[in-house]
Amino acid sequence: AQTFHILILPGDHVGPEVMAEALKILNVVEECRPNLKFERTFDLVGGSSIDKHGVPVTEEVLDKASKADAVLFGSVGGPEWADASPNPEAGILGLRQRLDAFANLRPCEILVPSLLDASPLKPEIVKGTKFIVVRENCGGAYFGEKVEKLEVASDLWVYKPDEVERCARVSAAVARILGRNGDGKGGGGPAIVWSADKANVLASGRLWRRVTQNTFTREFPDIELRHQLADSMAMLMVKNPRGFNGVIHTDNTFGDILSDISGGIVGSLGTLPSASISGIPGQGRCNGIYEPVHGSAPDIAGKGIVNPVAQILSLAMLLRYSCVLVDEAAAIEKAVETVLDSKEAGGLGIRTRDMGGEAGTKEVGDAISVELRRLLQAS
Ligand code: NAD
Ligand code: IPM
Ligand code: K
Ligand code: MN
Repeated sequence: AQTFHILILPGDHVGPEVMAEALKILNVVEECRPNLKFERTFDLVGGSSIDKHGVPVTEEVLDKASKADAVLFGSVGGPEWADASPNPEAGILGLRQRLDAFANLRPCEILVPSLLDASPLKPEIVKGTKFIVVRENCGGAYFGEKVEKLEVASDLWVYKPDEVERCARVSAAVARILGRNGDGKGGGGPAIVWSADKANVLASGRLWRRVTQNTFTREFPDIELRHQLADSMAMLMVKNPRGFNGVIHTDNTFGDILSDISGGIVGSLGTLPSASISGIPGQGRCNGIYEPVHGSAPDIAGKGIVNPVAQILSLAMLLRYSCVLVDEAAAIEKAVETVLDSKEAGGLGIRTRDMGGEAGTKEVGDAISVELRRLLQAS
């Protein structure tokens, strides 16, 4: 049997609620694939770690994370820790840094035609949208030197060429896998890479553009690279999201913002997963942190209504990138699509309220489990 060590960090508020559903899915994979073993270790992160240990992530947890094959992460933060220093959010940042998980993959697509309804955009505008944001994850304004005094505060937005270069290599690899026709098998040749920066204002943006261009010219001359200023990109993503089909290659801050626009495009953050990885996709196993794009959503926590799909799809990304279990990952994605699309619940599928449905968190997780079991047993 093949054994994978997974560190599970549910975090705060809705974090544990959606994690419970993802763990159901992992159980189904293990039941149906007796040759695969997932050794699970659970620990605290974020506000719950502050309450117990005084810090958002302990040295011990960071150590466990770096020794694991992958980290399945929920979400951290909440109003009760508004004055904590360091705050819960520093927990996820510390993990990304410790694992050197430098590339954050955040895919966005309308999973099934019936989900067109969930988007606030007109169906003809949003139909066929499929892009993946590759966000640089260990540099920029997030990790530069900080000054924080009463009379002045600053965040140094710093990039070195090798940080941009390694992120560009991930963007190129993702473009080859995604393919221009978005089939995930490189169909139609490599997808277009859209690099978003503020080269008109920021010195770090000019470095970003120059190094990205040089890396593609030198190493990936067959991939079409286009540069776009990040502010107008935000506007165009809403006006014509399909126009950016392909890969959006961007820095830490812009990637954070542009990937939440994805939530606006599909109608909710509740279905959007992410992978923060420390290697090149398609080139073997690498450690990574897998979590929803969304946060701890304190406004809906504890009500049983949070959408578990983003967490479940994050598990699929974990299997794909850190375990290279591509078939099992694809089966989870298929099961999610089938459940969201199913017509049993008056044509809306089994989905939570954020996607226009009426189902609760557990109901969605259970339905996906049943469908996944059926798929895995049939293959
Ligand atoms: P949020 O992403 O938690 O929520 C934004 C909105 O989307 C809310 O209205 C919420 O109810 C809704 N939403 C989010 N996830 C949903 C889901 N799965 N199903 C249905 N609706 C969902 O952003 P916020 O409210 O700005 O932040 C709350 C806390 O989360 C803050 O402390 C923030 O720092 C933290 N946060 C953490 C992470 C992380 O752990 N990586 C990411 C983003 C935000
Ligand atoms: C995200 C979050 C985090 C970020 C916060 C919680 C540190 O918004 O994962 O998108 O800004 O990266
Ligand atoms: K999260
Ligand atoms: Mn964010």
